[in-house]
Amino acid sequence: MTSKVALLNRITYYIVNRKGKQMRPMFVFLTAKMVSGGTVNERTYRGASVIELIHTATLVHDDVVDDSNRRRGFFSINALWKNKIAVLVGDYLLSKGLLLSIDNGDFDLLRIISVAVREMSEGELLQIEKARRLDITEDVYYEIIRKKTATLIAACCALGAKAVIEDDVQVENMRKFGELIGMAFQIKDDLFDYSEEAIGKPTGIDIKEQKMTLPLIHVLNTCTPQEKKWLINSIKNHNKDKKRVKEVIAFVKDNNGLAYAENKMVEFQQEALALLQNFEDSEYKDALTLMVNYVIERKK
Ligand code: 2DE
Ligand code: MG
Ligand code: MG
Ligand code: MG
Repeated sequence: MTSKVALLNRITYYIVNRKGKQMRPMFVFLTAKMVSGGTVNERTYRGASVIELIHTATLVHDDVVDDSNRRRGFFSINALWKNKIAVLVGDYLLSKGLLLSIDNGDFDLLRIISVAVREMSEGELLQIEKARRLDITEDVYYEIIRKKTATLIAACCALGAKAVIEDDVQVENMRKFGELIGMAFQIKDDLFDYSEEAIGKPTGIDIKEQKMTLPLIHVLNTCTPQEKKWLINSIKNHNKDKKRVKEVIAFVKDNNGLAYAENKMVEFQQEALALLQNFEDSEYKDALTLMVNYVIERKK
């Protein structure tokens, strides 16, 4: 991560000292071990590193896009160094990830990662497009979260498998497995936005950004036309009165929005677990099962 540019070094030092849960590299390793019966190789380590680098790049950019000032319990890069610098640091991390694949001639990895980056960028833009118009169906929501989040976890499991086995059917099973976990992961993240607990990043921020997530989409689809008008109006004009975001959150909670989203999250989890049944029992499969359950139960 080191560079001759002192400013960049200061910032990467700051980032490296504020690690996340590192779930994505865990998915790479556990997938590799489950499909191969315990083997990992140099490509597995490289894949896990590249994934965490790219993931970190996306978070640095995401906090610019979402105008968010906290990440992992600390100030975000844009909060401390402003947007210009955060954009460039994200670009630097992205390039380091791509170079790590290219320098080792690992073009399978480069392809999987590049597809994920393309999808994430599209997902973020689709989300912005829909936020501006404040009209989004449940299916479009699933498309957004598949692209912006599930795609990278799918990449973890696909590359974990691809580096150790030849069987394309099993690689595809693992890609799908990762995608399903990713869907559950983002629904959980969107539920956190309604949380009153400290989760290491701001809450209520999605509504301020006019981001419609599953709890709100469900309530908009089931409430009366008058309530819908009131909700849309409150979201559009949340700046005029600080109370409005809180009122929207309370309305979503009172009208079954969170429970509905939790149910959908569990459906994705169950589908993911079902895919694991294509593989023989092992301690790695047990560990992956624990990871899947952790995605649902985690507190941050
Ligand atoms: C998290 O959504 C999704 C993040 C995807 C970010 C992808 C970007 C484009 P959230 P939280 C910005 C690709 C960029 C690259 C490759 C550098 O709900 O709640 O905003 O953690 O996540 O802020
Ligand atoms: Mg964000
Ligand atoms: Mg975002
Ligand atoms: Mg979020």
